[in-house]
Amino acid sequence: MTMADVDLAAAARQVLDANWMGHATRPSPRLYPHQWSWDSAFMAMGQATHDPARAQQELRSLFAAQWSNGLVPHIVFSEGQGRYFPGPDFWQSPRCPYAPRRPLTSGIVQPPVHAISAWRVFRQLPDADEGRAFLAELLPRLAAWHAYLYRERADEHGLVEIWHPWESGMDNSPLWDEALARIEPAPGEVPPYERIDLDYADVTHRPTDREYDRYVYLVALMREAAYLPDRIRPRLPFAVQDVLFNALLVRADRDLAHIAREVGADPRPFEEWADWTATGIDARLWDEARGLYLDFDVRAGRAIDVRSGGGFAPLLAGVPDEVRARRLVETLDRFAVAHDGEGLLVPSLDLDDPRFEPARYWRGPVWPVVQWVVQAGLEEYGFRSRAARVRAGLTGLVDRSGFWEHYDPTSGRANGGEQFAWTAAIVLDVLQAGSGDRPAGEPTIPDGSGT
Ligand code: 2M8
Repeated sequence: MTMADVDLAAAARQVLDANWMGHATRPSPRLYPHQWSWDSAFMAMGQATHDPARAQQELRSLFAAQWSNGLVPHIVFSEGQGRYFPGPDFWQSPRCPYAPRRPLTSGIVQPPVHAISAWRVFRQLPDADEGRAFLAELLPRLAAWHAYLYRERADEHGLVEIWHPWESGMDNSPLWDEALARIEPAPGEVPPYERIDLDYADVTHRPTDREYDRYVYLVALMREAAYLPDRIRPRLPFAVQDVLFNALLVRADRDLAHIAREVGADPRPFEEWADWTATGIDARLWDEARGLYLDFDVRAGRAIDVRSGGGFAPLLAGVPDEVRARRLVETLDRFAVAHDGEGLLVPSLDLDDPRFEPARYWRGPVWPVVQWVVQAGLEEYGFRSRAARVRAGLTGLVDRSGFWEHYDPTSGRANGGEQFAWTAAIVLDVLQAGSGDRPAGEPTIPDGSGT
């Protein structure tokens, strides 16, 4: 690490410390004052670089809120923390017989990055016996989580569906525009609610009220169904097979297999899941004309023709063959934005898309998590110098503007929530990846090195 990297890492640790709630890390003090599922998995990866005990606690506290049907809720509410809408009174998670009485949680999920995180945390633990005990403790919980997704959400191709834009983690992406436009709630079907996010973030950076109405409507439908999957699945108007979600699942299945091997359990069921979903992604979500993977709208029965940063995620899961991987990287070369010399930024939406907005949340800005996914995918295939450029893009933004929620790819300006712990955690992880400490597997395209 250079001196500048050492300073950046120290600043990132301070942000994590400032957001530590005693059992878990909130993403941001005012906008998101509770525990979020996929943020927390990244918090653990970032903490593992310097505080392995806290990293383990982060994942333990999330899985302590797991439902008995395996669902890992997207928010775990922390009593005594700040205001957020929708809060526990709106979700009413105890309506579901599978939900714990305490802590109170939301009733939907987020991308399944937890096995990836647990495996990464393990590899940083100084004491291998302690590490194996940690993995052995988490394995049944992680297995139950993936089993929930395959049991309740998968189709015959092993592709799992999301039931709410919030489940994707990319809330107001244009990916969901068409599916949401088909939802026209009748008067009275959207329960009254008050947005709190606008007290803490610029209205022009957040989703619109029209989008919020539909988010709230979908939650209300699930709540009325007591969050029971067999009641939700046939009747919900929103169901999408998202590339990012499914690709992360494949990678997490593979890491779950590593975890199983490490503790002497049978890895085969997890490898079988991974192969099943990987084949499904490649057969059903690849778009030859676009040179990119596209989401699939299950209710409409067609691909969603939106070029999002998530479309590159199958690289991280080793899904494409060599020909497709090279094609995807060519697409990335057109899609990514050069920044500050060597840096490369991967926007959440193609700049050529007429819906592109540089500062509005998931409709264009650069998100650290997307940078992380893309650099890990490039590493996987041996595109090492591009991977380094994507990491440099992220650290360059943060170095210049600080730890914020998202960044404008056209100006580098920081936007959204302040003192952002998710960003800090990802920066710590990529600094580690860039330092060569990362234990890497064999690249899928060995001669991709240096390209
Ligand atoms: C954002 O989502 C929440 C709802 O879950 C919100 O807008 O209120 C998304 O960026 C999501 O990916 C992230 O996990 C969450 C907390 O950082 O904020």
